[in-house]
Amino acid sequence: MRRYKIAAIPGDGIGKEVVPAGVSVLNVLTQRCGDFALDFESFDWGSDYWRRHGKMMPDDGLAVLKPFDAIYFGAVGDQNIPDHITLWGLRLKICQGFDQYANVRPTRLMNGVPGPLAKARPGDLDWVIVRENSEGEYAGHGGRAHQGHPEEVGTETAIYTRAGVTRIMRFAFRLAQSRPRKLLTVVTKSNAQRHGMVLWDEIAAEVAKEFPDVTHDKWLVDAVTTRMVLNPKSLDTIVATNLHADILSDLAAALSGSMGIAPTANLNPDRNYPSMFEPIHGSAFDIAGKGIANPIGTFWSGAMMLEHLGERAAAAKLMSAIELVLAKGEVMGRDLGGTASTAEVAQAVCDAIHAANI
Ligand code: GGG
Repeated sequence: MRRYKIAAIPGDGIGKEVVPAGVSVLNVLTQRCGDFALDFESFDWGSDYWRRHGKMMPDDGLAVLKPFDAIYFGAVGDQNIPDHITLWGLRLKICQGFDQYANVRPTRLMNGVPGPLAKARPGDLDWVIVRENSEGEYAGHGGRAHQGHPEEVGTETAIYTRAGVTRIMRFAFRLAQSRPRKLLTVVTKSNAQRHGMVLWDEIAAEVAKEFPDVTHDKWLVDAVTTRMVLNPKSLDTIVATNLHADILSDLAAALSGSMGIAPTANLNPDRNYPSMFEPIHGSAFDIAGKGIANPIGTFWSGAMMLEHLGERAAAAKLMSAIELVLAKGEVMGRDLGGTASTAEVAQAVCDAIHAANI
């Protein structure tokens, strides 16, 4: 029996609801498959931990997580703690500490999910956004001076290194190459940001030579938002900076029907550290505690985790179960126009896993 050690970190808000739902679905799946096991260990790190200890995770948190095969994450964010403290204290600490430099965000218009694009059909919107996950505005460079005085200044310096841009560009070209259309759109803002973004453009052109079978084009981030809405079929794989891709992937999730169904993988492609899988949504404290968060994004993230672990058949089975539930449309979360609770959606996916035909 193959066994994998998985660290479950629900974090804050609806993360505490969707991660347990994800763990229960993955446990049903492993029982159904019968040839591998996921050994979950749960960690109560996040904003409640911060209230007790003054930090989001223990000082040795990364050392504790290092031996795990993967991390299954919920969300960070709390109404009463500044967002930069919760984000940098947990999620970014793990992403950066474990050099999870490739953040992969698939988006698909699924059967049964009503997206806001009137003319788009399933198949017209099938993208993977690759978010550079270690540099840009998230490198942590900048500072505050003369605090509280009229001449106060705050700087946020975006850092782009040749090594960092080259590795994410190679990752994105490889991913595009593995998809049927072999099509990559490189997104920058090199008209206005004339240093770091021009470096991105130059490195994209260099790396493109290593992938002659991949068609690539270069778009400005503002222009690509209109292309996503007006001509979704023209896109396939997209690579962009940490901040640009964060924004584009929220738009992508909304265009595919809801933030609640969108997954993501924070990958350390070299596998020197565990990678982390999470829904792209945040803690959503407006609906936290009500049991109505849509867990589909967390389930899909679980399927990405299984793929990463090499359990492809199980990942495909879980995706088929998710697609079946959505296509039937009988058990839909409120974000998708239904009335189902988190537990009811989880049960529907578990039932689908047990269905004989997947
Ligand atoms: N599950 C994703 C999550 O918790 N995101 C919280 C957040 O504020 N992220 C900001 C970012 O990734 O830039």
